[in-house]
Amino acid sequence: MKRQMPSTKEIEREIQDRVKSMFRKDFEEATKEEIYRACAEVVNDVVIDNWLTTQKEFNKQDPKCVYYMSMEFLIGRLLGNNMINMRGYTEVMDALDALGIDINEIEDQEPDPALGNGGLGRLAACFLDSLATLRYPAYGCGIRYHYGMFKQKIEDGYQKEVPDDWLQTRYPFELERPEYEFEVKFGGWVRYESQPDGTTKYIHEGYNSVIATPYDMPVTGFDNGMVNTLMIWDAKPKEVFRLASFERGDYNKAVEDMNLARNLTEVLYPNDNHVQGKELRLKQQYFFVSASLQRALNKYFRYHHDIMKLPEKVVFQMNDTHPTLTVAELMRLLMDEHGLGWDDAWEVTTHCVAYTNHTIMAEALEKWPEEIFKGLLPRIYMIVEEINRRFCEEIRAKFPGDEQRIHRMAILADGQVKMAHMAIAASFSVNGVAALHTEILKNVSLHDFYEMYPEKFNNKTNGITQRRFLMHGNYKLSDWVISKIGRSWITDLSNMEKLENYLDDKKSLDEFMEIKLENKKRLAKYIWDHNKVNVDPNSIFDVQVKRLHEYKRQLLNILHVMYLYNQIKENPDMDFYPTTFIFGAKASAGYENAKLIIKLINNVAAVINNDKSIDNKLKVVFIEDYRVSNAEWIFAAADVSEQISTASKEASGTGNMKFMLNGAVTIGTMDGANVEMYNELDGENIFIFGMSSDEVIAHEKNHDYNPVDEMNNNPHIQKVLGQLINGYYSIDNPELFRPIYNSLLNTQCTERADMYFVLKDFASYCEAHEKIQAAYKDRETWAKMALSNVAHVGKFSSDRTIQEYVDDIWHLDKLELK
Ligand code: CRA
Repeated sequence: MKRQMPSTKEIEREIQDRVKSMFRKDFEEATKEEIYRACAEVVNDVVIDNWLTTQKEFNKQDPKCVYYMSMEFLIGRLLGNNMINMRGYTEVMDALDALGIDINEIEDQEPDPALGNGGLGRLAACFLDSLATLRYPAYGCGIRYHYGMFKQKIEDGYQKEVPDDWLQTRYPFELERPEYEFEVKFGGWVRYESQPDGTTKYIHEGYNSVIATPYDMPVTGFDNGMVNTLMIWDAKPKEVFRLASFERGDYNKAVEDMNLARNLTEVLYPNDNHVQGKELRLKQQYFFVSASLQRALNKYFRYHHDIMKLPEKVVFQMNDTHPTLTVAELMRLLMDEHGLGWDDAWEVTTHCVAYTNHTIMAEALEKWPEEIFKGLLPRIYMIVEEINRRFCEEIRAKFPGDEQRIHRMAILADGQVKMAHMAIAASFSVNGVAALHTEILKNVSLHDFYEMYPEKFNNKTNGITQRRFLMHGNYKLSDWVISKIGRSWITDLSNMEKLENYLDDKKSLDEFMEIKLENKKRLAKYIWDHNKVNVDPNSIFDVQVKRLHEYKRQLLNILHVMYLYNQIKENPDMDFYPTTFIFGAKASAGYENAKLIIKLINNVAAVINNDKSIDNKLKVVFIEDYRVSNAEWIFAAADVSEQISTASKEASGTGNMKFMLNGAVTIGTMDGANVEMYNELDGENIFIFGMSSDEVIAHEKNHDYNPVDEMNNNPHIQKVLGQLINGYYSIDNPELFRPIYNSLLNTQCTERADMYFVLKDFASYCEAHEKIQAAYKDRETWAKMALSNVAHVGKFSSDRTIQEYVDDIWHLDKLELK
């Protein structure tokens, strides 16, 4: 039976009781942090009952389930999310209110679990939310990093990385499960033993090992009693307790094991769309893959005997290539632990694994040096060699005589293990994350593989959960939508189209704009508290928040701001609607160009914000430490959403959808999911600019783009670029931004000049901004555009995405819950 949240009165009493029993304090004496912990337990109490019921039904109904394998789950804070999904948010808010406490301050006590970098990790979290809401049985499998994504401090305009110690105090929404511990082995060698029946036994010796311990987190569905499980794995040494009494040799091994365990899950690699190729990363991958597979098989064998039927009950979805070892580890377990021969093991494996590709960026493709791979995973390496041998045979059979093709496609080539190739060879499904991205995979970046296996390729356009990104982040708009069209959109976002009835209703448009203004005031206060910059809530809030990457072109945005500033200075009376340009972005710790762009944004902000002569027409704000928790408020307050990646480079984007859901109007290129947003909007109420992906790809192929021409033909560009190197934004050190200037113009730099076509798209970007200015001046026009975005956002719910994965790839049945 589904258990529900108690009434407001009961919650009020329970919170006080918990404070007393947990901290031996009267409510009045308790700190905010203690009250937060008490609230968490009140909510947990309900969650746990539903979790138990769900898992019992799970065992009884024995449905097929998906294991979502991902190195990242950017879940964000859970208290608010769980209260919303258990339908108790208002009750807890009122209870706290009665006790004289603001719920926001309590939610703010929770660390923001940042076990991911950006889009890919947040997508995994949205998928779990949708799976539970749609009642599909699922496990998330990941890593319990002790330090998640670093916290960003801005000092003198520069990014500084500070460790994110989110486990400093006990996290209330995780449960250690020592009963599901498994051993994971690294290094050593493999000994062969011929068996009397003619088969060979492979024995792994001389290895180091760790014990993998899962911490389970409940994943609540919305208002349906369903609670799935996210298991994140931590490592501990096997021998820790016996260390003291060890012989010398064993003692050394124990020390090694201890260090191995200590390092394994210590920290998330803070790279988005970029790999570093460090051995520790490969260890992390094998660690969580092996542990998750062992647990999955263990569960399967509790109720089943015939391992050949595994694909009827289990599917592993690999979130990018990071968990590709799933392929070889499943083969190993099936053969070495469960006695299958190669052909049977391959039959099972290839019906259990599916792969999602999230990028075409070359620097994000995972390739491991064979030597490192072989040394760390000797038995797995043998299996990869055999997969590769058979795969090359298969290519040869299909394309006889085309040895170049075999070389291009091989899993082992040029001394490297190519993870994407292994993922595609073994998966029964390969999907991209937006229509355009999937087409580029098929026609360009994975074309050889598409020719080999056209039937494997399919598209699953990304989505986001409206429960977190509207109900929780923007409760005012959420309540307003409910008052207009009811609640059905909460679990079926396509119902938002009912808002079309209000597009011509002046009163509704007014109310809608009033809510936006309230949200802008909330953000303005946040900006004042954190940045000490005073921004006018009546100005246009033009926002670009996402990871900092050259292909995302924050540089284009800030160059345009520099241009606007020049215009306003030169023509003080020009017609210009005051605009606040808001940025938020973390750069990877070692990404120098990206870090310098952050510094540039901050220096431009300092000059413009302190120039009294422009009468507050322009403001620039860089929000420190952009993350899931402050993102919710930022989306709610945005008028304009900047989605300006070089066409073809942003596989999908998901921030674009969160802005749209909150009634911001997009300025963007025809890239990623922007293309589908454009289609859903019938090409209206969105500002498109710049080259198409075909044009970009053609220039890249023909090497016929020269940014110097762009500069010479456009005096505005000339002026702005001049200001990068004449000290205008860096009086003390005029050379500071020279590397940015060089990256745009100078062919001496190692890479192509202006790799991401910033100057090429500049003029068209400026024009699009002029159109925004014109549209915003008419309040009603703008309100209609913005509301139309909300009305057409239906497609971009992760509920829709998950249903497509279920229908086309996973084939799951809903769990029945009474
Ligand atoms: N960096 C893409 O760049 C996409 C997400 C989720 C990314 C985004 O455009 O929305 O994945 N790719 O599909 C990625 O991480 C390894 O590749 C991302 O988040």
